[in-house]
Amino acid sequence: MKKLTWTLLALSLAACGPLEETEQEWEAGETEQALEAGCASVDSTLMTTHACTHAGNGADNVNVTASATRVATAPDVSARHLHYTLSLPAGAEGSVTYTPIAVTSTTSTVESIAFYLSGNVAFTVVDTTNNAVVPALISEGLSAASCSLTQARVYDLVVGREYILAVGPATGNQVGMVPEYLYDNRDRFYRDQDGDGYGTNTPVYRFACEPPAGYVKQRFDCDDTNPAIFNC
Ligand SMILES: [Ca+2]
Ligand SMILES: [Ca+2]
Repeated sequence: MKKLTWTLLALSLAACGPLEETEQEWEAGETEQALEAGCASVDSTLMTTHACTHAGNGADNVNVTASATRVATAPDVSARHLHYTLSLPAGAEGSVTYTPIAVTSTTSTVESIAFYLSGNVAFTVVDTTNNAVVPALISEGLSAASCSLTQARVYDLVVGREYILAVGPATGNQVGMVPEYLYDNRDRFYRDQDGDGYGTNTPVYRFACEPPAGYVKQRFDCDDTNPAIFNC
């Protein structure tokens, strides 16, 4: 009987209480796609914090001498969770190459990639299969304390395809860069209709975008029509 009581209590808590979310729940949710429609700004806290961690960790730094020309043989900067210090030709742009892999799922064909930069320098992404310039989906400045990264450029890139990143010129002929898959910065958001700061328990957004108006990161509102009831 005691065991049954504990079981029922555990079920009750699981159904309503603010427990830690498990990886199992995470994996059971909706699958991310490439940058979702309506995402106009990266989550400056979530994503910048992640990228700045790499930028501030000397062990994550890799020095790369960029190519003077936009060629597919330019040094590769595709490894994840690294901060690249790019040395550019004096007073000119330099090029490196980037090839995304499937991370959103084993079958994903497009990944959203954010390139974080240490300065507001010229940044051009060229598709090596047709030499076309890929348009940035998001291009914005960031502000984070004690972080060398001040700019973000986001692109949807084809998995397995090589892209040339032409960077600069830049002051001192150097640029710091952290490439990040948006998937690595995913998060969930919950509808908060009554404005009590708690959302319904169904996640609706899981990407590294600023939460849309009316959505919060905190769930556990069992009555989203009554602001006096929350955390339940
Ligand atoms: Ca609410
Ligand atoms: Ca409520």
